[in-house]
Amino acid sequence: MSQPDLVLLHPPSVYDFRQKTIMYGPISDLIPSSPIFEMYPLGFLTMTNYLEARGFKVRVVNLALRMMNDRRFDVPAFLAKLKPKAYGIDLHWLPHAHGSLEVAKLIKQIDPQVPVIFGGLSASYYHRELIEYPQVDYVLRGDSVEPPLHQLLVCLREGRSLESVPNLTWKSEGVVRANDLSFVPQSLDYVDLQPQQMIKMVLRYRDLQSVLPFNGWWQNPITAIFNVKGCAHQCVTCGSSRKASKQLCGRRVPAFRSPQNLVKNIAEIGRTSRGPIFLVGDLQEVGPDYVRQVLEGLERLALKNEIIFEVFGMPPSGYLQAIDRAVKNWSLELSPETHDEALRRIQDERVFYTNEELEAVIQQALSLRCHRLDLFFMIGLSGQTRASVLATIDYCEFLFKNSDRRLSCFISPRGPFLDPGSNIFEDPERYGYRLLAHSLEEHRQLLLQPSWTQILNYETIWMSREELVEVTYAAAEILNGLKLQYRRISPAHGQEVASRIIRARALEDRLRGVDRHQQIAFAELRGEIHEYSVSTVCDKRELFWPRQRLNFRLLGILRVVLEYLLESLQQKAARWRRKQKGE
Ligand code: B12
Ligand code: SF4
Repeated sequence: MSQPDLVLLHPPSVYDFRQKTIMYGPISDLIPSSPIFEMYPLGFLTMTNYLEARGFKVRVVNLALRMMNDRRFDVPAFLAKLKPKAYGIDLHWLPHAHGSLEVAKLIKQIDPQVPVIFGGLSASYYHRELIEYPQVDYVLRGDSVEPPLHQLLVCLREGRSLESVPNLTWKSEGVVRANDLSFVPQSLDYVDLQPQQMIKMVLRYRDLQSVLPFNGWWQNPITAIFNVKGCAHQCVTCGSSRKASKQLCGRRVPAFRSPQNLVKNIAEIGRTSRGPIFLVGDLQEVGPDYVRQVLEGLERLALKNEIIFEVFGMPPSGYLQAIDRAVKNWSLELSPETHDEALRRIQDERVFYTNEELEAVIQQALSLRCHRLDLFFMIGLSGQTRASVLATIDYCEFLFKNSDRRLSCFISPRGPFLDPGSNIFEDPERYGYRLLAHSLEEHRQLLLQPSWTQILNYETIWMSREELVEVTYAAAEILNGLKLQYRRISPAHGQEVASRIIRARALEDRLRGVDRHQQIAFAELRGEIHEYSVSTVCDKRELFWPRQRLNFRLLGILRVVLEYLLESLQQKAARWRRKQKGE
């Protein structure tokens, strides 16, 4: 098996989660991942494609998922066999503050010489602190690092100076150096996701488990596709808002993918998968011409896959109609965050909309072929009280009453951390927050606390951490009851969630007073504690679209397999010819 030039490793949130007794809570109930946050960044695929196209062999290893799926999976033994020329570890999401550093430490114990490269938004934010850890050699900053990563690997291979590698933070004879953040592309067409590369990777390393994006993906193969980096908006809670993008990534204006490139990528996904495709970003941000071109492209494709659109503000009426004409199977996601217009206005004045406008859009979507309309609400907002959270749930009932079974509502706590770089992280007092951890190390420590009450890195002047936790379960309980009443979920699912909430609340109460050293006393509850951190504010299955009889397109996969075999043969023949010539 060929030695990889780079292994991209995705760590679990907390490295030794299998030995620890931590009640993570419902912090990941509204995303496909578990609280281990086992989903790797989409950027793993763009980096892979960019490097593979330039002759580098890259292997993606979802270590978090391997550890989750097999409690006895031996991490040091597995890593010792990989032997790449370099490792890349993501610290994109701050909840990986513990796992990423521990995995890097382990790598250095196995092979102290192998370079360890960090990247991602949180790594960019904390690059100066991160580089001080002995197990971290390089940090690549920014939201787009494919060319700098390529340059870094070439320089390392050829022993060249690193001074000209853009976006790189590194150490030279003990001195920290931060090169300019000068690679900030204005178009995103230089890379794409090319899912077929993952199939080739599975064949090359004979390892399917390590490339799966999250637990359960095989049964629910949802894929995401992005059309933007950065954002023009300034939602106060977002670590990728206009100001955050400028601070972390040097990006002043958002960059978009061309309609042709976006549609081409969607077509590639559709060739191998029948699963839903989530379009990350609001197409309307670029303008009507862009929307028209993308939708025309999608109409030509005539894919059967479900396409999920998200909108930031309220769309003009023509937008949903245009989607409906172009796409056969489509769904819509909206994040009003709260029923309270005054609080919604604090989020971002420019994407503000009234409830009346929201309800009009809901009615319009439901009058069209929209298959599913999911509304996301949030706990932990500026100005939000317990009463306000419960009033949001009343509003969900109002929406249930005035719609049909295609509409569902979800509510979850903002957590475990506020996003570094967001307004509320940078200026917490102004928005009524009390930030309980600032540095990377403080966040690493928080992740080891026994329960999510103690892990949350904030509280607000309206709700303490205990109150945030309490109202989360209270709201979830009522919302679950409403979903049952209005037939959004089956009685069996609803009853399951209800009993999980009761159990989770009881466990949370027991753990709340416990400090880290007493955790050991709860070791016998470990399995149960992990279990009740999942599917408590809703059943995870509610997030997924109905399954197809066949999730994948076998002919498409076969074509990629044949392509791979042909490429391997050509490479072998080229090696043989070079040998004959004595090169
Ligand atoms: C789509 C999205 C998701 C998708 C996941 C997509 C995925 N697998 O990447 C979903 C909805 C599942 C999701 C979940 C979460 N998300 Co999110 N997500 C986004 C969003 C909207 C777009 C990200 C995107 O598409 N990027 C484009 C891809 C191609 O680039 P990329 O993955 O970022 O990779 C590039 C760079 O980051 C960097 N890079 C990344 N990793 C590495 C590793 C190495 C070694 C190197 C060198 C470079 C590098 O280079 C890459 C290539 O150029 C952003 C906001 C935004 N507008 O940016 C939030 C955002 C990234 N998410 C955020 C958060 C907090 C989360 C959650 C923790 C929320 C939660 N509690 O549930 C979870 C974590 C999920 C997990 N790991 O299991 C925060 C991160 C703040 C922070 N610093 O921690 C953001 C900024 C905003 C937000 N609040 O939503 N998310
Ligand atoms: S949450 Fe707001 S600021 Fe962040 S990416 Fe979405 S629209 Fe932009």
